[in-house]
Amino acid sequence: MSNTHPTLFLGNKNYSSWSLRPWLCLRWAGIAFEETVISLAQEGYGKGEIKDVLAVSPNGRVPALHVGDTVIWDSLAIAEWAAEREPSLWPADLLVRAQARSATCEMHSGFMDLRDQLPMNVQRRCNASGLREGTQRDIKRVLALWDKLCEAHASEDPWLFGQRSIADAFYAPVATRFRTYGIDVTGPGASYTDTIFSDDAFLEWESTPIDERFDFIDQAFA
Ligand SMILES: N[C@@H](CCC(=O)N[C@@H](CS)C(=O)NCC(=O)O)C(=O)O
Repeated sequence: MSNTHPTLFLGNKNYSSWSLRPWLCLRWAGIAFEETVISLAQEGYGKGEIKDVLAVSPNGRVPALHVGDTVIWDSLAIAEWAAEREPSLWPADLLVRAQARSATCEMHSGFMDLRDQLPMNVQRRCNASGLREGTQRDIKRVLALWDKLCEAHASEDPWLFGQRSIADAFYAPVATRFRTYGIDVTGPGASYTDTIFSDDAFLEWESTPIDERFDFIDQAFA
């Protein structure tokens, strides 16, 4: 292994949605990188105070990418770094690119109820009931966004903006959440999730054995 490659520090692959996003972007961009998974089941979790994480990331959160001596933290900043090296990670058209950024930012800064009540748990399958009003609202909004974008780009490749982009990496963990918790996805959204689930890079991530169980996540809706 070469030491000249960047290193991506990640959380546990079954659970860390923010880690999955830039990992997909780096794979899709064809950028060589090393990866190191840090257990998030440690003292300080939820407060940005896990010692092993603080040793590699200034805000105590993963993902963080080390490029030489430089640390890039936050999933979107890593994705943007990758796009500067491989511009095809964003749509070529200026206005489509602006829309792709809007969809990505909406995910990065929103959907708090969905994120809180339906945590990523890639390999689990169950049926969630008693979803909060805010979670239902978030699900509805995601599905409407997927349908509208897939319809608008129906004559192109089957991703949100035609060609695969950072926006797809940001919604991939949401697709796994819907699958995990038995959320009904129909219409264009259903074939969109199939596109994600058959992506080579996604399949590589998904096939990683669960390294550690997080009971508090596994027991949601049990
Ligand atoms: N906005 C950040 C969120 C990063 C984040 O919250 N990461 C979680 C893992 S998915 C984490 O490191 N949690 C550790 C903690 O909260 O102490 C990003 O986009 O990278």
